[in-house]
Amino acid sequence: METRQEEEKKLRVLKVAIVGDGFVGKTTLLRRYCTGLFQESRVMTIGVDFQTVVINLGGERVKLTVWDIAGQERFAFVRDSFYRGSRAVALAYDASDPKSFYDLPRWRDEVWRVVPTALLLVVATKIDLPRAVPREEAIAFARSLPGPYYETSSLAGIGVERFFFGFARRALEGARLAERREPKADRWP
Ligand SMILES: Nc1nc2c(ncn2[C@@H]2O[C@H](COP(=O)(O)OP(=O)(O)O)[C@@H](O)[C@H]2O)c(=O)[nH]1
Ligand SMILES: [Mg+2]
Repeated sequence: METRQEEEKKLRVLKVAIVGDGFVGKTTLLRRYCTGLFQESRVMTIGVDFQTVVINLGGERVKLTVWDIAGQERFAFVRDSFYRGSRAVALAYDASDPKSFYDLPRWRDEVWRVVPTALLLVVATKIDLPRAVPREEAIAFARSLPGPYYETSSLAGIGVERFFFGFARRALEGARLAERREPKADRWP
């Protein structure tokens, strides 16, 4: 029989998703992180794309299956199954493109319609480019969710690891919350 400590060392598999307008840099962010570290798998399917990453959160290792909307941003019918079971969802916008920021409430509402228990995060991409969205506004939006706010540049390699650690922490938090609410829920990744 396993001790509690051994049990806790087991890898938890948590599904997360990254959403946002096309071209904001979602796929690049995921690749930037994965190519710097261990990339377990990469699967292409119709409409969605995912990668798994293992992140050590100070003692607890979690495996994130990160679902990336992969060019299907325009096709709502693909997205519901994509969100289902997500423990955390990152809302991504391009800090040099205001439209991508003002579209975030729509992404938030869509995610919450399908997975009301998912915890959210906000991630700004391309901070190497001239900023067109005031940082304070983005922080205020994140606070309204509520959720943490991260800034990244896949190009310059800024904030990428920090964001993924935050993503994993949020996913774990989301999983614990969901288990308290629906103790018999599927552990479908
Ligand atoms: N300057 C800059 N360009 C980026 C960055 N990340 C992605 N891009 C570019 O933005 C475009 C869209 O990226 P992609 O990852 O395909 O966006 P997605 O549609 O959200 O998955 C590509 O041309 C990328 O090279 C970044 O951090 N800085
Ligand atoms: Mg993409």
